[in-house]
Amino acid sequence: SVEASIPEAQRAAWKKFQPKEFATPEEFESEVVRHVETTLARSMFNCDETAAYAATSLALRDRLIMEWNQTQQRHTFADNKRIYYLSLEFLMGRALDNAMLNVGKKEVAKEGLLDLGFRIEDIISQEHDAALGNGGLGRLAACFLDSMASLNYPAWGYGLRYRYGIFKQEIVDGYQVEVPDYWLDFNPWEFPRHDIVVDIQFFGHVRKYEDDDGKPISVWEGGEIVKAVAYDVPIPGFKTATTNNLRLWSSKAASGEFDFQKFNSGDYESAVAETQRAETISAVLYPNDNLERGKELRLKQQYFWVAASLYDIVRRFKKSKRPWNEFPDQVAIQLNDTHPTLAIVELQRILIDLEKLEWDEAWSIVTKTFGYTNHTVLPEALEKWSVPLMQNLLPRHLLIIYEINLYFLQSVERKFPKDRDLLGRVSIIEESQPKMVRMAFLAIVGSHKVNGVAELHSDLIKSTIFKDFVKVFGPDKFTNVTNGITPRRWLHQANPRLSELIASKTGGLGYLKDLNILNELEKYADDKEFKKEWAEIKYANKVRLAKHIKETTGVTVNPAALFDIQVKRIHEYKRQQMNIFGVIHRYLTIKAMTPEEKKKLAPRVSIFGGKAAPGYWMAKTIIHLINSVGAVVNNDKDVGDLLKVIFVEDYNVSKAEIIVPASDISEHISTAGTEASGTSNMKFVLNGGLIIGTCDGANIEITREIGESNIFLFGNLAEEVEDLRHTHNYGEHIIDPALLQVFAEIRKNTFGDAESFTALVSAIEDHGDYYLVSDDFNSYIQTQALVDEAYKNQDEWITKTILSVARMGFFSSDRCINEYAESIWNTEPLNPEEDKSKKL
Ligand code: F58
Repeated sequence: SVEASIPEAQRAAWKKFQPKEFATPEEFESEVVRHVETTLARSMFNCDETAAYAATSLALRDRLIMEWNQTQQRHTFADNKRIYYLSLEFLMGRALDNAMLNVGKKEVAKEGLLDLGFRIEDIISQEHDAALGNGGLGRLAACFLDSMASLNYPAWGYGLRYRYGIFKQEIVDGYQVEVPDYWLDFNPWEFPRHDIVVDIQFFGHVRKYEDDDGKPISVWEGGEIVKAVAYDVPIPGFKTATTNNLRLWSSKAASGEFDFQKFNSGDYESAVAETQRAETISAVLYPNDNLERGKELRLKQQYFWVAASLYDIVRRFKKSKRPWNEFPDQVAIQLNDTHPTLAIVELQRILIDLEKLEWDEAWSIVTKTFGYTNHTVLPEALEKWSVPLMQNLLPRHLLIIYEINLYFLQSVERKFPKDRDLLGRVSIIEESQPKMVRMAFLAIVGSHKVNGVAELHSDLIKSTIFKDFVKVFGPDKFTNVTNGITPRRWLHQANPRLSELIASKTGGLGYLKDLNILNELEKYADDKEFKKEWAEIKYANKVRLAKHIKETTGVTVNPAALFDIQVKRIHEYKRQQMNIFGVIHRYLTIKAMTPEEKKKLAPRVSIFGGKAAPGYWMAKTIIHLINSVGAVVNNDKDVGDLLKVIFVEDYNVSKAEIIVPASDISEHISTAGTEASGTSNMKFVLNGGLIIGTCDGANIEITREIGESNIFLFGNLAEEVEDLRHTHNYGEHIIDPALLQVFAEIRKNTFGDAESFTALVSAIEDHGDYYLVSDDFNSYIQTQALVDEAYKNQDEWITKTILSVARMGFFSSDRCINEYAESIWNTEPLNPEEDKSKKL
């Protein structure tokens, strides 16, 4: 046991000083006051909300650290297989509220803070989001960390500690402006580990020679060294003693602070240049969503992070003194997309160059260790690195990649001797000018399992981009793990009143650990009292959002109106343009209505939010159009409350926690076959909102779970897309008259200078309408009309939302993690003894 690790003589002393339990608000207060006065060196008379946030976090953190240390000790002693989740993005959001809820101390903290003169909501909102991610992929990693800790899996996340997370979005005159997000001024949730530093090599050359036995040896020499410093972030599980670790690497110059010689000779600038260059590696998160641009610094980031993480993982394994062939029994590494694919090459390098294993033995260890998750079929998002670039930065790795490819192609040739074309199609090296390394192919070849993130998506990768690999490896290598979300943050934390109501009917908070318990709500779907409370909570959440909208945009919206929300990264394939065209269509319809007709229409608020990649001009144009339409519609007296158009600035995790619980309907309307899964669709339904969507990603499985009558599906199917695109380009491209009317209105300068929006319109009219807006528009507006009708019958609407919530159990990220553990990682949870004493 853990206790046995402490020498007998000291055991009593260690036991005496266990972490403060915060059994009473007073105990909590005393710790807050102590931190204000000592750690922050401020007097209680001078304690504002910022300081109160800092002290509250520090007090809670003290408790967390003890559990974290104990968890790590427990895992070391048990020496079970560990899961390592490698992700270039972790979109964590705020930590304080989550930590309080997970350790079950929110009530105590609330009372304690009130005694000290603060409202807990004000304190929570002081925290800066940890925004180390772009969108779905990064947030999925964060939900997975929460689930792995809550389910007691010994798991570590590995990522980069960007100094600048995703930029802050400001809207100026209707345009997106990017502002740097410097978030590290004060971050109580990270622990610098100045003793855990790894040297990372770049550039240089490979020297080859034969050793005394005539065995060929390769040595990677020269080049430069950058230091990776570890920063640890505790990840508390919900109502368990497990607190896992997220380790983020920060880059630092290897040669001390700066060059004193240069400094003394007056060359100040170049004295610090090297330091700055080294620190650039972890300086900034690339802000592209579903686009890869092949920049050298990005490749540097990837190798830096992968090499540091593997060094750490291998060091931990070596402590156990096991033989190398047991590595895959002790270590499972999951690659979150292809960004960490170099880890495959790096482990092979460590095993053959440094540990002197034979190639085949090493390769067998490597492939058993890795699993690869694909998140997209969009060709522009598939990573490729130019061979010359890689040759320069990572010469030894490129040679190993060539060797991996050689052995792989030889095996393909043996299996399919007459298929020369196949060899070219599956080669890890693309024979282009310059040659490119196809990272997804490398990830497939170097892993034992490849998974997509929703059923349709997992089928699509097998029949399109990875088709040939199914032929080569057989279908069993490819699997599906449908995404999920953590109900702790996305229900309990974001929607506390709904969570409380559910708990009161299902026998407590146990449903947050077994989301299928939500099923018990089915019996309340027609319960008058219950429905009344349910509706009141939705209304209160809408009031909360309306308040936020008023404060940030100045626009008054009616909380009784239908809130129609689309919040996600702005991308043509996600089709925010179709939504705003639909809004214009609605506006024109309202303008043409008689007063009687107007009376029958359900008032609507169309809410948009999301960032455009700074270099994605079309996405920025969509934002501009939304804001321009809002400026006209929101000030049109003929329209009044019937339609408002809102763009919520700087959509992020903490804003999502306010927005998601306030939706009546949300939009998940990507061109069929383009959205791998989507996860906000799950969040909205779990919070009692209905959705309008295409047959794409996880929408399909959501429909299967909640029932066809509880979702508004529309549009063409994935299998129809190819033909439609072909028709646009080579046949007759007919555009729906309603859409043409919208375009005509834009051309009349109704929403400002039409020139600004030419590209949006002409993408559809003149450039083949790749995302099929014209094909789906009619079905979209008709389905929106069905939404209007359905919303008028509030009684039925509420029943639909209750039934939907009751059937959402499947979409817990706990279910995902258990599936990964069973079918990919081959691991089991490690239950801490302490769990038994912690009752739900
Ligand atoms: C998203 N991908 C998918 N990529 O688009 C979404 O359907 C899915 O639900 C989610 O992953 C989780 O599986 C995504 O967010 C990125 O943002 C990458 C960032 C780095 C460059 C390439 C895209």
